[in-house]
Amino acid sequence: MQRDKMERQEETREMQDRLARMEALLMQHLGIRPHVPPTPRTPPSPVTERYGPQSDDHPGEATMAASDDLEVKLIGKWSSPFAVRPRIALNLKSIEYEYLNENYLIAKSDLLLKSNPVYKKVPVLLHRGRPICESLVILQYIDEQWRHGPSILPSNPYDRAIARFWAAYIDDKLAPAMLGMKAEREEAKAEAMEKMKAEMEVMEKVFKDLSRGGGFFGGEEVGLVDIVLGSFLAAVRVFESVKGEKVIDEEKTPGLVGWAQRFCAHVAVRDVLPETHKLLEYAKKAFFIKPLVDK
Ligand SMILES: N[C@@H](CCC(=O)N[C@@H](CS)C(=O)NCC(=O)O)C(=O)O
Repeated sequence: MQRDKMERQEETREMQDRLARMEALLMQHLGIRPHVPPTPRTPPSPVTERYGPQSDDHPGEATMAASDDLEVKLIGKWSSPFAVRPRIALNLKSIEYEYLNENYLIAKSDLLLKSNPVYKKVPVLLHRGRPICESLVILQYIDEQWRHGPSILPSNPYDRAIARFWAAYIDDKLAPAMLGMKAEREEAKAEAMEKMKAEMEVMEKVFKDLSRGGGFFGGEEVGLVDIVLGSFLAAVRVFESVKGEKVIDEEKTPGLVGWAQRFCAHVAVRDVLPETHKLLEYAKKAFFIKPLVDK
């Protein structure tokens, strides 16, 4: 019975491989540059960037990815807070994946436009060639698809609902304040900064409630709210350095100060969160040079 199932799975994968190869040939024929090599089942070649916790940090865990896991690709953009989220989640679960970095200053890739025709945004997770869009949806997919490793969402339905509520709140309130920092007028920038500070004060109270004495919103472990809020920390640091004032500070948000340090130092986070100086350089270009991309 189990054997039949495995054989069927094997056949399905072979068929998916064949389809992927046919699609690649067709794209070649039509002169469309393929973004990825047309062999989804084979591990990425050594020149392809591959991520996952370092074996030094997680002895024995870096090799636990099953063949299924090798069929995971992520279309992202190194500077995007939204794209950092699934990378953290995949690292937490020790899933190996191939990372495909977009460069909007040149053009959006065909693969991105084809995989996310609705929003045309990163991140997009490709699991066995099937796209999943929107970072919050992707995080929940990763948690449900790979049950091993730490849980991203709490096990209790009520706690899960609360975590989802705050994740959505962060994107509703904090993300627009961040975008406000792109404004040209100094007053608009200052307003956005104040808004960000006010939202961090809200999150300070949420941290006290959800962490229940642990170091993270998820308690003892990094969870959904940690990933969603934490993905903005690199941008927050850039704004702090530009404005010369703190968004997260000892006086008003002492809990978040410690949380931010713990989060940024976490093994699943530290290599994927953009470095402040690089993001600052990029922000200068991206905010002040009009991208060539036709959205
Ligand atoms: N709600 C989306 C937001 C994603 C998003 O805004 N991605 C940006 C990069 S930070 C993007 O790809 N923007 C391209 C565009 O706006 O055309 C998510 O959570 O995934």
